[in-house]
Amino acid sequence: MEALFRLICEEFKLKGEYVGYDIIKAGNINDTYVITTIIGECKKKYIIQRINTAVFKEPKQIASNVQLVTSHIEKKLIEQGDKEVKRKVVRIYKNKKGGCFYISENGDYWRVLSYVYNSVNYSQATNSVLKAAGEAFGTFQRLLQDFPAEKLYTTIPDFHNTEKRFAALNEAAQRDPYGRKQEVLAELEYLLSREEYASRFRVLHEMGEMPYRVTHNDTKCNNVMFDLNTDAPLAVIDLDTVMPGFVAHDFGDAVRFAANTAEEDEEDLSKVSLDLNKYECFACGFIPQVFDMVTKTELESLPDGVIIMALELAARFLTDYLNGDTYFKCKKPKHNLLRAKCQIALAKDIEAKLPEMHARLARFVPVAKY
Ligand code: GN1
Ligand code: MG
Repeated sequence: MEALFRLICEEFKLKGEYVGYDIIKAGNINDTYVITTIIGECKKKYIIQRINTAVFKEPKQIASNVQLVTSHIEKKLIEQGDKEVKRKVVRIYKNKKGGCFYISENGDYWRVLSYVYNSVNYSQATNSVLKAAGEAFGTFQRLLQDFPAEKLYTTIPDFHNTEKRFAALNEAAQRDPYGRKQEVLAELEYLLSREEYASRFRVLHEMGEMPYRVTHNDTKCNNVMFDLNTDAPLAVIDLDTVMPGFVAHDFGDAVRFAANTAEEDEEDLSKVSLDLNKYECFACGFIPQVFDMVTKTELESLPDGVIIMALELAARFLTDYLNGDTYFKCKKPKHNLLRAKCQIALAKDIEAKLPEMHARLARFVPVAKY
């Protein structure tokens, strides 16, 4: 690693002399490191990432999307007179030749991103941090509302096409290449019994009530950097999946992660549930940011987004388990099966709480719209 990172420093003309690296363990797809360089007394940090090219088949397309989106946000923040633009926009570095990657001898794609100084991120967040995360993802959406979506590449086709995710699960179960189907019959049965949810947003879209917008599509709350001292939201990170999508996907994915009372791979399923207060805190931060730009149907669909994203992710984890664990990084045996079980436990709890979720949502939405 050391030699490679030194080479990357050179290729990207990073300031200072390379002194070391740390691994950032969060993330199920790419490999992320933070490197430190030193100039005189001054330490500098950069994020270095190896792109998972099995998932992101066209790394140049993600680079293009990230550059366009971050430039747009940067411009907006400057127009608003924001004093923290540097810490609110994570930039992609260019190499000596003007490209965005260092391609190593074995064909790995490496990129360099700016580091957000004096910041912190959370995978388990307090209520006030969750409200701030809601504000950050809502602001992200708002700042991109006039972004020309046709300029974006679809980096992962059908990423949140829940129907296709279910179809892939069915196909994996039918092929059963690793003979794992017998072990997951209960999970399969549950998911297929909930397949009706998968088409809901497509139907609303076809009725003209749910437009595509530029969405983040991976809104785990650890994708927001907060100020180390004040917990004020700074940058939204991990922009590789920014693509046209539905608002309820971003809202739902955020809540299914952040308001889960357990980790995404908790062994004790009785610990998994949706914390309604956390849900409410996130909504309280998110909704005021997007309220003016979304339709009544989009607002009303937010709670459905939470269960749909839990079901979709359960289907994705289970599909990967059946297919031999080729997509998500696995840190232990049957990791994907465990993750699928957790999302299923969560989906069951969310379904029971949907009426209350709607009732609480109404608190943030003026009567005129809801
Ligand atoms: C992956 O790598 P990470 O944690 O940012 C996945 C998301 C899932 C998430 C589940 C490109 O995101 O869709 O929700 O794992 N990203 C991709 O933890 O598939
Ligand atoms: Mg991600």
